[in-house]
Amino acid sequence: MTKRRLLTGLQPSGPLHIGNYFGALKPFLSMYEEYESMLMVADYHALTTQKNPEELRRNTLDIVKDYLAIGIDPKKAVIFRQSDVPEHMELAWIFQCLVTVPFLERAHAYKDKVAKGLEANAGLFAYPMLMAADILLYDTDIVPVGEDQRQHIEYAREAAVKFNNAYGDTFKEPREKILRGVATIPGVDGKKMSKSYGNTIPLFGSKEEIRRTVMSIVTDSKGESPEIVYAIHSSLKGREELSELYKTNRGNYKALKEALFADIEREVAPMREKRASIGDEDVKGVLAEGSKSARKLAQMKMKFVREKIGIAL
Ligand code: AQP
Repeated sequence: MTKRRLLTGLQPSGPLHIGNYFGALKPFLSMYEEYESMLMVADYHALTTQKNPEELRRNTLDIVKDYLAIGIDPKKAVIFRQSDVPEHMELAWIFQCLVTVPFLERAHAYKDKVAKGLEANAGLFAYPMLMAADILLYDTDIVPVGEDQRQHIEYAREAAVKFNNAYGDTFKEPREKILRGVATIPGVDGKKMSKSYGNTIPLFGSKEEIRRTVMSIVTDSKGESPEIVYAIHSSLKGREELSELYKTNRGNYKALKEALFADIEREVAPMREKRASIGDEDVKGVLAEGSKSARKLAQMKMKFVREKIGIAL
């Protein structure tokens, strides 16, 4: 029996943070071997916020090191770079021509980002159609996401339906796999931890850097349990264990932050060690292989799509 296809991707828009790890990468790691898995470096998406070419190059190599360091085996998942497969952009354009501006205006992620001061560029606005292309190009069955991404998968389904209605059956409607218990992790300021908000605890920061950022978490004065520290801690430990710890250290914010730091460090230290042994050349080799496999699939699909829409003469 052929395995179903699973796809996910992260933007190289800055160093990955523990929100990306607990919200996306760790769940991917726990399930990817059951599927025909694809893990993308979403560098075209990153252009919506990332304007520094040197940083983008560095972040791209770094994110693949992160994928490998957490234990993803490139022989068991296709690890590839979105920009190595230009068919993503071509399909995104086709979808943009099928959906309306009011439909895209309803996207929560766009509204949230603009409300937080990010530039409302046209790329950010059309982002859900590029994401739909990322998913539909590979006949993806399952997209593992947190609750915050549910709407984007609905958009991908809608793009598939619109295309199929206009041109005949072509795309499979993907399903989100909402990861229960995977919450949106707040940043040190209490807003969603996000590369572009400057409020992150870096996944592969040095021990000292992680310690410093954990100690800088804003501690609200309501009640005796620091809410943000607790919310971040919940991604590492169960409710019972935490309840004991937070009861024993009631009101002692410093001790609770120290405990959170120790728990993060315990999880990250072995991966940090592994990451140090991965070089840029290793990453380029992985991307060359992965991108070749992804492109082959994408080209096959696009040949079919072009015929359907009347571009192939
Ligand atoms: N704070 C978070 N808590 C839980 N999961 C999170 N993810 C992101 N932030 C959190 C998950 O990480 C995956 C990849 O995210 P992305 O890089 O494609 O973009 P994003 O969701 O917008 O992540 P960032 O860090 O906020 O990046 P920027 O600032 O560049 O937009 C997704 O699966 C997401 O759910």
